[in-house]
Amino acid sequence: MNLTRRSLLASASALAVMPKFALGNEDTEVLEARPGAVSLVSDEFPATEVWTYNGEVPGPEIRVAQGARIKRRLVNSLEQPTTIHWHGVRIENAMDGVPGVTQDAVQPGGEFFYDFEVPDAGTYWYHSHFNTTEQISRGLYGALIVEEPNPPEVDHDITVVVDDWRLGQDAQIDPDFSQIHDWSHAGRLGNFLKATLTPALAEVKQNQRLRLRFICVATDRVMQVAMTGMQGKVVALDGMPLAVPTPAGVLTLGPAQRADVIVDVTGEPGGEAVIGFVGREGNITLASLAITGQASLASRGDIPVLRQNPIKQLDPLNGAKIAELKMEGGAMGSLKQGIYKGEMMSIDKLIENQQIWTFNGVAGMPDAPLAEVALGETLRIPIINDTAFAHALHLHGMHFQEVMPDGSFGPLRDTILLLRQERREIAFTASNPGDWVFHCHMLSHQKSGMITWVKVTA
Ligand SMILES: [Cu+2]
Repeated sequence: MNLTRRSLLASASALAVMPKFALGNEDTEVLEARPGAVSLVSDEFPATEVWTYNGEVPGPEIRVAQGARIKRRLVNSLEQPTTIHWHGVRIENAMDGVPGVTQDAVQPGGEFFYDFEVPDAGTYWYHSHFNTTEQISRGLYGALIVEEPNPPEVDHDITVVVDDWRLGQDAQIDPDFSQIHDWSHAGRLGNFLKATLTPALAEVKQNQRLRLRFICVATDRVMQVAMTGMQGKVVALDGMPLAVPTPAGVLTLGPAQRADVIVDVTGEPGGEAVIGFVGREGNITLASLAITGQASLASRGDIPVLRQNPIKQLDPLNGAKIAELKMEGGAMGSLKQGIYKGEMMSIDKLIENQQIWTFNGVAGMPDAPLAEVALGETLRIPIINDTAFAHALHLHGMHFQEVMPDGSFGPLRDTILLLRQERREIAFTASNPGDWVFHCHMLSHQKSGMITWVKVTA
């Protein structure tokens, strides 16, 4: 029999929906971390060897209703340990996926059963939390979409995963994940930017309404994303709806940050709607959608406001606990010494241990938490970025709000981008018991020192 390309594709997709490995819990879907190859650049280049969930990069999109339970059996078919972190989800601590803190790393050939509820609607993602600079750079991430009970009316609801790959001329991943120059500067930046749209979308019509869920999965790069031929508003950040949507101009997405935008296609039929990366050396097209006609004569009117998630926002900060976080180190920094694994070391000795950055003078995970708070207690964290680089700080388990200089509070977020030498303050009311890591999501920085934790006692 002559297999046409079409029938081959059909059988490949039939395989993709086939269940589940016989692992004792046959009802549980599997996420298998395993090596694979995908066409990343174009058909003219060889396939790129990657690490995948179930053979895909991004991994299979998980899309569930608000309040649903997600159950996945992680099977580790890599040659090194791994775990999965469910980024931005208000999750039970034991399911948070941090090796050495909330679970043991899953060894090669091993497995772990994740089972948790998703209380909040929004755009989240899942990714490896072990050896993350390498594992996320090689492709171990996927989108996690939690749908509202009454979602806003749109013609297309599209997840846009934006990544930054470092590839050689043969389209293979640069295997050097331990360059001290990367770590001490802005991190391991790539040379090939790619946006993956799910479902794949190639054509739109004028006056159609799109919901675009942007997820920046780059290990270290801050993405500036612009849209042309489309106009609308940012309706949510890091999964959480904005009380007042803001115009969708150029979006700044630090590593791990998300933005939901609702836009109407305003470009003329025959033209295109473009999602682009705004860079110093010019703009790069990440996705281009042909505008093939007109859906209606007029645009659809006001952009809706999404319903807030059931999270208590900050009250006045009277009586809050305060724990300052000072970031130091890196190239052009003044760091002379720091504590690593309980020992005071000179900067040279720190570098020998591949540590370059400190939080409050400590490189790497400290024995004592940055702060210990009781459930219901409010914690303020003034953050001082005394370094020459930007950092994207991510708190696990709970969203926080920025405390603005005028005392007002910013929107709920799980990752905050601080530019060089910036001082900002965040605060949150502890609502989720457990040990929660708080780290730079520029993963080269995390690996070389920038991680601490917060303890919430029940
Ligand atoms: Cu950083």
